[in-house]
Amino acid sequence: MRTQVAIIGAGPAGLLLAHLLHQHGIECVVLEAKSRDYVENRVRAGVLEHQSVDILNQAGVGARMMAEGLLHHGIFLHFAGRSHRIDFEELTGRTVMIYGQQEVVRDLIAARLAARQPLYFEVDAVSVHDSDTDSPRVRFRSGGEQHTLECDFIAGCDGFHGICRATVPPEQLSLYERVYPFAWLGILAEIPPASHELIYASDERGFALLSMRSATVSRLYLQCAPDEDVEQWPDERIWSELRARLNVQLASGPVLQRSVTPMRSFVAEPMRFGRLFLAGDAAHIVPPTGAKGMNLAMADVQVLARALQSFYGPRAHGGRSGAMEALNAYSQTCLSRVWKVQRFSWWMTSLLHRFEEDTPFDRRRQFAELEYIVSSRAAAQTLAENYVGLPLAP
Ligand code: RFL
Ligand code: PHB
Repeated sequence: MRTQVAIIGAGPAGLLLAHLLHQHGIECVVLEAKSRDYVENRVRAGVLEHQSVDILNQAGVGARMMAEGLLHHGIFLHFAGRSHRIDFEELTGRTVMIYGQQEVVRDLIAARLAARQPLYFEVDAVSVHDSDTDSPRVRFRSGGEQHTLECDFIAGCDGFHGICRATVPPEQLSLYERVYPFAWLGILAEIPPASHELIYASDERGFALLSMRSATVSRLYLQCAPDEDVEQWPDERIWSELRARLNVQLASGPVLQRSVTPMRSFVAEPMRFGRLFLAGDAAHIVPPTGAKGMNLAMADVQVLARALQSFYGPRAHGGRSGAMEALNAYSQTCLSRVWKVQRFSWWMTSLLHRFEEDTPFDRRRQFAELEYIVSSRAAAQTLAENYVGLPLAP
């Protein structure tokens, strides 16, 4: 089997890359370990930066998002018993879109299948070979049969726990990591959102977040212990804790899904080894407080798709310009933005959560910073411009 670009992983990164390449006549094969049903129902991110919205619209896969997504013009910060609004539109002229990650994934899978392009679900024994040569290969098993996929490039879009990053010799990678001493207990519940915009609450009992997916479905999070046992959280305990921390009128309703997400900041540098390019969570993780993970994944593959387009030139099929400049710049181009987004995600996390080792001094300092944000236009604007999304290329 032969293709131009082998893409490992059908999350937002792998699927969007496949779509962007196909639009430019570049052939690719997508390999995914899980089933279609699993990836289409994996509840994760929910906030799209304005640029992510533009990328999906320009790629022709934004119609359902524009019809069903919720356009948000700001967020609320709750602390010290009060509620403050950060008006993104007024501060930056931009908005964000609430649209579940699994909806983005569904739209991209539908587009790939409608174009009759190769997308293999439930593959196993995936391994990467010769990525330090001009003819890399991917071996995998599908339907019990062993395959070898020969290609020009491999895109490692297989998430934090994937195999691609691990194939890079350790001495060629620098890893930067911070693990936070807490996690998020997240639920998806069948209740109308209790606020028309997201609420980030810094409470004595810990952080809480009110988000949503539609007019009838809410997404809610509670700061919890990193090893929290979800069994210890019957519905009534979740609702009463959410009410206490969010300080809003919150109806109880059926809990459709619950999970605990550990929190970490992580960057692997460079995001490339030979002809293997890492994108999205395979290369970096952010704590979800800044709502950035899916957006970073989409920004990476936008850069990668453009670099591959410049390699293949206008006539992808058969022809190639062989220009490596943009591919050579890929890692540096992405990392300069990745680190700014890492900083923002770490900052939002530190600003809003309770840390066990915090002294009363630290708590006062957190409040002072929150007060500063809601009382200074410059400070609010800093939060807003990061939240709606920094420019793609510097
Ligand atoms: P994904 O989505 O993890 O996709 C990787 C895919 O690779 C597959 N895979 C393999 N396939 C073949 N062979 C192998 N050996 C493979 N190993 C793995 C996996 O099955 C999977 O399908 O990575 P990608 O595409 O880089 O996308 C990243 C995002 O998923 C992630 O950053 C976000 O979900 C993070 N995130 C959020 N991001 C936001 O932008 N806004 C948010 O509001 C937001 N909230 C969140 C989040 C993540 C969360 N969790 C659960 C991690 C909230 C939560 C709770
Ligand atoms: C979500 O809706 O899942 C969500 C929203 C904002 C965040 C994280 C997650 O910061």
